Amino acid sequence: MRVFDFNSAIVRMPGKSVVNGLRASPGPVPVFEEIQAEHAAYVDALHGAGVQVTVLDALEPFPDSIFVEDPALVFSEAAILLRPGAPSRLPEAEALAPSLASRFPALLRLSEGHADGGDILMTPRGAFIGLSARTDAAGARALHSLLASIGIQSQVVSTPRGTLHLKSDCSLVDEETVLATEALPDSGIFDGFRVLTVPREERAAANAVRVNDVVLVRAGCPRTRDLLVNRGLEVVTLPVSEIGKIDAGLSCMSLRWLDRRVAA
Ligand code: CIR
Repeated sequence: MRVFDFNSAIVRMPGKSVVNGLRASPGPVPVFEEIQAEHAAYVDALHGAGVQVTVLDALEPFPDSIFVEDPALVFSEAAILLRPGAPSRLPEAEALAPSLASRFPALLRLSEGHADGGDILMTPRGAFIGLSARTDAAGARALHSLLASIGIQSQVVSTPRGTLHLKSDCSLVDEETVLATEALPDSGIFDGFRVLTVPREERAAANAVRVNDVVLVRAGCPRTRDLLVNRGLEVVTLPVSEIGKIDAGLSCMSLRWLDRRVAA
């Protein structure tokens, strides 16, 4: 099984409050109906890639709760409730607990520090845990131990300055290839991987998602699309300009895993 072989995903509907999601700098407020449309297209694309999608109800008190990737990590063996680093997002983890408890063989909890799922990149060589403004050293250490307890090796790395999450700047697109911004290759963390560097003007496209045989990529980034197609990958482009206004991308809108109880 490849680390991007999935048959199941969880997403959460955006609430109207999503337009007030956290953002690093001020700018135009996203349009709620357009976020809904981006979210709907994303769910369709997951279905199209062969994934069964559970859609959770919106949580109005938590504007960023549509970004389910950050409060949890999911694997065939277990789900891990994290402790998101932004105080307004911390309760999102417990809000996910009932949905995860009923779907996973075990539900583990990070008990110290802070870690956001957006900082965890899974690869065939284990997980990278990116230290960032959201994931601190205590959280990374505790997560390293939890991952080890379910047989997953991990390595703590730095996230480039000014980047929200590690995966804002990189994605695994096949078993030996990473798509990354130019901020990352020189760091050495991807030594041994082939690195496709996104052009500077398409920086946001580094947050792609490999799902089974398809790579979901931000629309409007033709040079990144070409890089992937030339590597022989099947690409589906999706609009994310509205959620991009609140610093989000494609990976953050779902939790994806291989549920061995329904695997063929
Ligand atoms: C936040 O700042 O937490 C949200 N507005 C965006 C989260 C994006 N998450 C992700 O890329 N994993």
